[in-house]
Order: sequence, then structure tokens, then C-alpha cells
Amino acid sequence: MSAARLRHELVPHAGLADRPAGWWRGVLGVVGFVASPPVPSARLPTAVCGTAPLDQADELCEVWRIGEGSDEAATPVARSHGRLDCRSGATLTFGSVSIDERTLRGPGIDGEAAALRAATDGAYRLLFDALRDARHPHLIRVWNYLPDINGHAGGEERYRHFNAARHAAFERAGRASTQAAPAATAVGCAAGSPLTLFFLAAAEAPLMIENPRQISAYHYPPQYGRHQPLFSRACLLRAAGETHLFISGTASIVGHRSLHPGDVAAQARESLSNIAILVDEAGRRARGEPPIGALRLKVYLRHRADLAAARAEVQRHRSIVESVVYLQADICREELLVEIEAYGRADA
Ligand code: 3EB
Repeated sequence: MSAARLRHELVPHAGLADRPAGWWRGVLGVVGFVASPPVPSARLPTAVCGTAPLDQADELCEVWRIGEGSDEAATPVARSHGRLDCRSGATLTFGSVSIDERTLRGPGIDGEAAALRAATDGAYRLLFDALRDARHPHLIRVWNYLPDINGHAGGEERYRHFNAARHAAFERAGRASTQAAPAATAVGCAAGSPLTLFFLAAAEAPLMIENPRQISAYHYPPQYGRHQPLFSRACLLRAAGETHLFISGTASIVGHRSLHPGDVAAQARESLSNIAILVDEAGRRARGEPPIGALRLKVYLRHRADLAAARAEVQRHRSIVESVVYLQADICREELLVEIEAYGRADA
């Protein structure tokens, strides 16, 4: 069996529906930032983040696919688990699920906090079912889009309810080990939109990477919530001759503290330093393998007006940046103005 050849592409929304059948072969999933991407088959997983692009006239979609020249592309298998759709190659699965918490209110689920927790719980329950059925047990990367992330419900921040429910779901699935926590992003989307998550899972165990200058999120002190966020700072997947590095949403945090309140340029610089450290750390952990090449970034900004300042910081790193999209999203701590995630690949 040949290599997985996982590929990430950014393609315009316009014209997506007219792409030939050959183009769609090997596509595992498509992600729209605002609008639902037009795909030719209802069985192809799609997700809508609810994070408005800040610098593009034409809306782009993210495509995760198995590249050409791989046996995986010939036989992707689609499955559905309730509201979750997923698609698997031989060694990789992409899946997405979206749950409107407002539809869950009713007997037994009284109030906003309970509905949010139930939506989170339900989404992760389906996700773990999908991993089991695909026989791709290793969760490597999850993107979480949480409506009104900084809002409060029942006296607690909604992000903290999300953390509690996510933690409980991992525990119930026997997956609460911090050693196996996936790389993740968890940012806000508009109040009233559904909770959306999408993910990649693999047949082979990845290597989880932490940032030596940050306390692991799963060890944050209780001031950030009773249940810690369960994610790793980065995840390195080695699949037959290729190395894929998934860097989690990365903010201006050193130790466990947010730095540079009110200064988006300094926050962006600090986030990019954290990303550079994770790339070094990945290189150290995967010694002897080809280094990670250019990074593909997603920059989440709390305020649209911060675009120019954030872009200036990213452009200082342009020699290592292959693509970048700027998106509006609230960040999980009120004082954080920017969060940056990255994906990179090394070819032998
Ligand atoms: C942080 O470092 C910033 O809860 O899954 C980044 C990435 C953040 C993922 C998550 C949260 C998450 O704590 C916030």
C-alpha cells in the first residue's frame, strides 16, 4: 500500500460545484468559512466554521484530500453516524458534525448550560463512534467552533462548559489520557449558530508535542476553569515517507498567562514565537527526518480592525509561510486578540 499523501488546499468557493469528477476523487472533506461549500455528493463531509474571512473578496474553502499516486484515493469510504459524516481512506479519516444546541432543550435538558454541554457531549460521542467504525482510532486534530464562546450560562463562561463536557466525553470513551490528546483549535462563532467540529484521525499513532515555554493546557491551574482544555500543542503524524505537523490554535500565552493585553501586534509576535518553538520541537522529536517545510496558517482575529497589524507581523515570517487566511473569531480568553494555527508537511 502506498503512502497516505494527505494534502490541504485552499480553493475558491465559486466554481467548486463545476469541478470534474476526477478532481473530487480523493477528497475527504471540505470546509467553508461562512457558507456551506457546494459539493457534488451529500455523502461528502462538509463543515461551516462561522468565521468570516477578513482579507478575501472571494470566499475560499479548505479541502483535505488524499493526493494522487496513492492507493488510498481509489477507495474512500463514506459513513454517517447520526449527524456526523465522515470519509476514510486506508489510513486516514476526516469527519464533521454540527449540532444546534437550541434544538436540544427540553425535558431533562433545562437551560443554556445543559444544552451546550449536551451538544458538546453528543458531538464527541459521534466522533468516537466514527473512529471506532473506521478503525482509525487515533484522533490527531480537531477544530471546534463554539457559538458565543465568551458568553456566560449558569454563572460560568460557555468555553468552560465546553471544556467540562469535552473532558467528560473523552473520559467516557476511555480517552482522557493527556498523552493522546489531539491537537486542536477552539474558537468562537456567532451566537445562535450551531456547535461545529471537524477532525482528522489516523490508523497509526502520532507523536504529541508540547511547548517547553507553555504549561500544557491540560495542566492549566484552576483559575482557567475546573476542567482543563484537553488538547496537545501539536501533533506529528508520520505516514509512509511523509511527515505532517498539525499545530494547535496558538496564542500569546507563556507559562499559563496571557501576555500583552490590548496589543495585537505583540500578541501576534508571541503566538508566532510559540509556533516557531513548536516547529523546532517537532524537528527535535523527529530527528533524522526531513524538516517541516512551509506552514499554512489560519489567523483568527477578535477584531476586524486588527487585520493590518496582525498581517504585518505574519509577513515578517513570510519565508516560512506558504499560505495564510485571516478570519474573524472570538478567542477563548477575553484578553486574547489573536490565535494562530498551522499545518506543515515534510516530504522525503
Ligand atoms: C490556549 O493556548 C489558547 O480548547 O481546544 C487553543 C487551542 C486554545 C485549542 C481548545 C484552546 C483550545 O489555551 C486556547
